[in-house]
Amino acid sequence: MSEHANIPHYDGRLRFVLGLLGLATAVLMWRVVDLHVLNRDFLQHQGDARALRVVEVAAHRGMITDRHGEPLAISTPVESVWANPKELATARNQWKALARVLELEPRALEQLLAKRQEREFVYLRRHITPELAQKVMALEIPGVALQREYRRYYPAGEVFAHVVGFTNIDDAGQEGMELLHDAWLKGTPGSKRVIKDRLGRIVENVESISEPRPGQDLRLALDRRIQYLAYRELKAVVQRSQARAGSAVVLDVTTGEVLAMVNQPAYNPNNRSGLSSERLRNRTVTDVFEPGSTIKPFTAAAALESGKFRPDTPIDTGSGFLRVNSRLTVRDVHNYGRIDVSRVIQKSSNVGAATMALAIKPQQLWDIFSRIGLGTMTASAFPGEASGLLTDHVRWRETERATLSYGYGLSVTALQLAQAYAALAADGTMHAVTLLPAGSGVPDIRQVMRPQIAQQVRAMLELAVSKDGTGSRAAVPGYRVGGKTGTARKVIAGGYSEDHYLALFAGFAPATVPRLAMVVVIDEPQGAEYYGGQVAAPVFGRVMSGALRLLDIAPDDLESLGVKLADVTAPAPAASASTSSRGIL
Ligand code: 59J
Repeated sequence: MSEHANIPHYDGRLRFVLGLLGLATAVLMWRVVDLHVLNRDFLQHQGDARALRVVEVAAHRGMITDRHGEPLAISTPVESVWANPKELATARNQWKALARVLELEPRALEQLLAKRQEREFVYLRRHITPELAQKVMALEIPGVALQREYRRYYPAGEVFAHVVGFTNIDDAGQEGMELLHDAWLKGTPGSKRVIKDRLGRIVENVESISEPRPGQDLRLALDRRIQYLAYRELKAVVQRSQARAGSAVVLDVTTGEVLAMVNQPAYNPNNRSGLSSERLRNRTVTDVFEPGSTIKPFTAAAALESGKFRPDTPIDTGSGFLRVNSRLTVRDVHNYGRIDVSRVIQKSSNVGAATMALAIKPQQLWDIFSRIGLGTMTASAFPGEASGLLTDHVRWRETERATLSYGYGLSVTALQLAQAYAALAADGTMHAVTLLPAGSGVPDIRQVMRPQIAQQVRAMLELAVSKDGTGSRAAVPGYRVGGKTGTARKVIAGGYSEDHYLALFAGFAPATVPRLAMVVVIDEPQGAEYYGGQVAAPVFGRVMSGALRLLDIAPDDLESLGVKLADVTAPAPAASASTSSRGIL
């Protein structure tokens, strides 16, 4: 064969190969266009569905406990079902089954997915049991997945509701201590990288990017046992007297710690559907009222401080009224005539209190009111706390000087009043109130009254709880008690109501060396018994009686129990005075 004869043959083969190459290139080019342009969305989607994802890992929220570690708020793991609406759209035929297992209305599910169709994430149902979560996942519906979350549970229910508060479904504090200490309790969520399969389910945990950091536990100053006792007694009296509302606070006067803080009406924090703010408020800190006669001990303290009065200084309460000016005549319910300062407090004479206040400088009354914390927010930092009102004495005229002395023209919260009584009980040393156990930080202590004056006023308050006082029903067998009643007409449009009252009692025990102070407020008791001495004082007596025993505080009034001093001082076999007396109780 000649070379020439081979050339056309070779030429034809070359052209054939080149043609093949060109065709292959064209096919590849088409495929490139096909994949990158025409099918791009579909492929992207399919790839993403299997891709690495970063998901959040919820952090465990810290527990809230009482002072002894009894749980008041705890977080338990639950599952939440979520979906990628775009993926779920590819499985419309399974929506009915999904709705049924999730116990949702099929229409509601459709509407939800329609509204969120452009999103990649929507919760279908949150906080369900592991069993229900398993059933949902067994359906193997594309785009449906689970997320681990935590649900808050409140074992003490309504008893601690106002103090502890609650979180929302996203585990964020909304009210009370849950809100105030949210940063401490909540922790930091972690994140992890996962691979999800075509159905959006996590098939592999690739790596943890950051571990969730659990929140810290929070211990409160409150004592669960005293809280239950106070709650039970308050609820009973509010029901019995058909009152609108009620509040009570118990303080440790040696530390300022809140041991109990309760309100009516209350609510169940584990089931909060359809709650009104009437039930939600922690009235002991959010609601202010005119303290009425419960302020009189501080008027007496101002009178003693001025040097113009002593406990036995006589005051003429006349025939039960004192005309101050054309706008004000101060009245007493009974006519006491000429009585000393102690009896003014014991019998709760408005005329006596006004007479003392008008005899001293306005600033002297203002000073003591201001020192005991009136008109100033307490250190509790509780969300929604009110400061109350104490106007400046430069603006007081005779009317104000007189009415302020027996508790009108100023306003306080129950917590403020309790703090003031605690200062009186602790010889004038006022400990800033705290809802957390004392002793962690620098103590916030102020001397607001001379110890001797505090003692003199306390002796008057013991008389008020004696059988001849207005507060005799606050007595506690075995213990000496001091306290003051108050019955205050409520302010309504146009003045003071004729038939709407606040029944009050504030006091302390044991009177020898006081340990506890307590305030009781009953808002609008109905019926024949509405005086503070009839409605609020018995609550004080019952709660104090239980609290003193729970705290193992030695009785200081054995004689009231019929125990003769000789019985306990005589050498008894291995029994101390306090234990043998407790045996009788
Ligand atoms: C009272 C008031 C209203 C405001 C009077 C209560 C005044 C007053 C104008 C009549 C009921 C009532 C500034 S009473 O707390 O004096 O607790 O056991 O609301 O006086 O001048 O039908 N408390 N209460 N007064 N206002 N303004 C007594 C007293 C008190 C008792 C009983 C009987 C009032 C001993 C009250 C109690 O100490």
